[in-house]
Amino acid sequence: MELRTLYPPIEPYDSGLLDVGDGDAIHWEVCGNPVGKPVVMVHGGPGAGCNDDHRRQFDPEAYRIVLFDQRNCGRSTPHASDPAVSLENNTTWNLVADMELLREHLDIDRWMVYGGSWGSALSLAYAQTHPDRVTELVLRGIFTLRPFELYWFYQEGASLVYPDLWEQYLAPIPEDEQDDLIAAYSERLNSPDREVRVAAGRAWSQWEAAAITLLPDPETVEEFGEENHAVAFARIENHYFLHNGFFEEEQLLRDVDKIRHIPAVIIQGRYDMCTPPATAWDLHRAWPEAEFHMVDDAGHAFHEPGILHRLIEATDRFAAKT
Ligand code: STX
Repeated sequence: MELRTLYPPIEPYDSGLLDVGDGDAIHWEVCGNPVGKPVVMVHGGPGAGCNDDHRRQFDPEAYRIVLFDQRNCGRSTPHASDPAVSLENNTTWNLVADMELLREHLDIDRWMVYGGSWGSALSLAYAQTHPDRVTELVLRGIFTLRPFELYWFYQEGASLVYPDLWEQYLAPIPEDEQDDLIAAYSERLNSPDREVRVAAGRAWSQWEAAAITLLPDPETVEEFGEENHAVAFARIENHYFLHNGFFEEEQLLRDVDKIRHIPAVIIQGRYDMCTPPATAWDLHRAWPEAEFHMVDDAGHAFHEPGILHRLIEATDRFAAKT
């Protein structure tokens, strides 16, 4: 079987910064067909920002492709790599509101929502808040930020699969603080000492970048080693995890009834060490109407061959729907 791959590289035909209040502005861009079917791509992390390959998951002749960097990351301002920038207003529910502002700003009535990883959580939160605005959902690497999911990746679980990489994640944290690694990291990621912040930011981000693909992917690891990117990504993720994503217990699964009528595809890698398949399975059980794919030979990342194949297949199929 021939696997589907990314569409060719593409440049935005429009972009800007949107003031969302609280001193924050989010960077957005639109690619593809100006009169095509609107889709919004919701990036991961939180705090990872968009990259150029994200544009390439949609047929540019069929879609009006909207991408945006969530608060304080990517090209949004101000940037979380600056320790003076408070993350107090960076919450899930403010990001949901930002998406509504952006939709209205671009004069879009309804759009398809596509999100992977943290993007799947934010897509679910958005759709459950504004179900009437969502035409379809494509969700990958399902993450709902329940305490056991965070414990698995940042405290104990994936550590047993990647003991070698785990040593590097532990390195910035003294032994007597290792009982609560998310809390210990918070202190260092917010340290006034740049060296401490950067060491912690890199160790956190590169652990994640290295453990998200089934096979080693040095390019992703290198990208997440860049100082400002690493600190912002780690700081924003850590902030969200300290707050359990600003969700009530099991909220995203509990509220599936609000979106069951929306056509949806769920794609999950079997060997996803970052957002373990048990969560995608829980979502599938709660939402049997949604098409479900467990990809047998992939981890977490969108660009892994089996995942990408299913993603493009889904976006192509929905392109034909009005
Ligand atoms: N973080 C999940 C997430 O959204 C817990 C994510 N993990 N890695 C990524 O995103 C990158 C591919 C952006 C590194």
